[in-house]
Amino acid sequence: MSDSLLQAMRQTIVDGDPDAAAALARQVLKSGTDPLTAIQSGFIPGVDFVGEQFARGEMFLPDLVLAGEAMKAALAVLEPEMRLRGAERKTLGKVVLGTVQGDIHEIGKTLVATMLTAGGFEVYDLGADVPAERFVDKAKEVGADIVGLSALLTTTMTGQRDVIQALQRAGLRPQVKVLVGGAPVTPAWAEEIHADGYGADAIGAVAEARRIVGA
Ligand code: B1M
Repeated sequence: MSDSLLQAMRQTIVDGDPDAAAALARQVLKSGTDPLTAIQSGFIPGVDFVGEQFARGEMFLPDLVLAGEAMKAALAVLEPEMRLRGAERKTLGKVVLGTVQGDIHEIGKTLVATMLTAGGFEVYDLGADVPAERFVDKAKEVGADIVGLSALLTTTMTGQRDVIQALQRAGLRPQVKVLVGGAPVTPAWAEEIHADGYGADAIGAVAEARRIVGA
């Protein structure tokens, strides 16, 4: 993939332009290029840049919202192809996944869901802002092997610990493993809250999920 194409993808996110982002994503599929490369080297640098500018007070909440919309538009085009690529593999385990309560960031979690599916897992995506009890209920209902918890805010990371404690109270630990991730989450935090795995990104999440289930 050319540098100018990657740069153009990044720019659609910085501009908060969902139509342009979706058009470039379609171009990626047409050219037979790897969708994951487009996401990681094209679109994600755009959201990272907007996030940095937001933190510095040089971009504002509407910019964040538009960048999120543009990223979602690109992913909506690329995700079906990514899922298809992993469709023929046998199921490695069931994962109940969501973003913890109080946190509405869903883009990274959705990407993790796509990569886990492509990587051979059966994923039950509960969405964002999910209360601890809902993770517990769904894990019981489907017989989950893993509960995956995403958190993007330092203020909501503690929700991951709440879910682990709720799973414990429900008698589901240690047989149901817990995988955590999200921008503020670190391996040290994962260890502190007794999670079984930590993924720095969607690829890392798949590798950790496989390790956890012994695949
Ligand atoms: Co928000 N936001 N945001 N935001 N936002 C961040 C996270 C922030 C870092 C921006 C900044 O200040 N630099 C900052 C958090 C600071 C902190 O607490 N440390 C922040 C803030 C402050 C806020 C609000 C509080 C702003 C406000 O209202 N004043 C507010 C909070 C709302 C709430 O949740 N209650 C808010 C709102 C929003 C929007 C709604 C506008 C929008 C989200 C849209 C949506 O999801 N539908 C948004 C966005 C877009 C961002 C940034 C710019 C981008 C997030 C993103 O989608 N990244 C973000 C800055 C940044 O991260 N650069 C920011 C792309 C995505 C692919 O990466 O989500 O990190 P990420 O996921 C990665 C990994 O983290 C990992 O794999 C993914 C794929 O590689 N991963 C896992 C994620 N989950 C995992 C789970 C796993 C394993 C790996 O296992 C289960």
